[in-house]
Amino acid sequence: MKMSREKLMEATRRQMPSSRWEHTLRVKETAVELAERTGADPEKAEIAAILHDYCKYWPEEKQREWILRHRLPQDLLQFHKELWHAPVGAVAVREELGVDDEEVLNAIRSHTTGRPGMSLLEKVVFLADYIEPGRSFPGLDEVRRLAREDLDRAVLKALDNTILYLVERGLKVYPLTILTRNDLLDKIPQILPKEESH
Ligand code: DGI
Ligand code: FE
Ligand code: FE
Repeated sequence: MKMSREKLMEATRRQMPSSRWEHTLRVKETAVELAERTGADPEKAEIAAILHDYCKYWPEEKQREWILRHRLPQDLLQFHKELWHAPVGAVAVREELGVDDEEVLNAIRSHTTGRPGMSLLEKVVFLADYIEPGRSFPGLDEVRRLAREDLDRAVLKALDNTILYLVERGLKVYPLTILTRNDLLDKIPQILPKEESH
């Protein structure tokens, strides 16, 4: 079964309150813009953005069951439930809506934590979710600015902000978030401190 974009939108809208649907529509617009500017596939960016928070408002128990039954990383259950809806969402839209594009599913799966070796499409959806115009948190302007210049640096800055936020509140950081950050640090050319002369 292949659903039209309109059918996917309707099916997703039914899973969430209107405020979350409005966030979804802003992520969709932002993702298409970012894709067009960076050379990612705008149609895939649009579909992934529509679906990215598909099961965000499912009851905790239902999300837990999907993690147990669909061979998702079981360590998720030891971390904050906010992390669950991305991997659960990727499985859910495949099972319930017949979405089978692996690039789109990867973008949904990695939209909260990223992952090492993120594709361009994954970075676009991750950042669209972070910078959509309805957001406001510390450091956002810097990420918006970086998103116009260098997606890797923008994702890195967003992860830095999230990690700092979690540490300040005494919360656990999911290891994948750290692995994504380390991967970007290895890839981004660093401004090295001047070597001392002997
Ligand atoms: O679903 P959205 O609200 O649109 O955005 P999101 O999917 O990026 O989820 C953000 C939430 O996830 C936010 O409350 C911070 C939390 N989060 C992100 N990375 C981590 C994390 N929480 C924990 N405990 N550990 C993480 O590594
Ligand atoms: Fe999300
Ligand atoms: Fe979101």
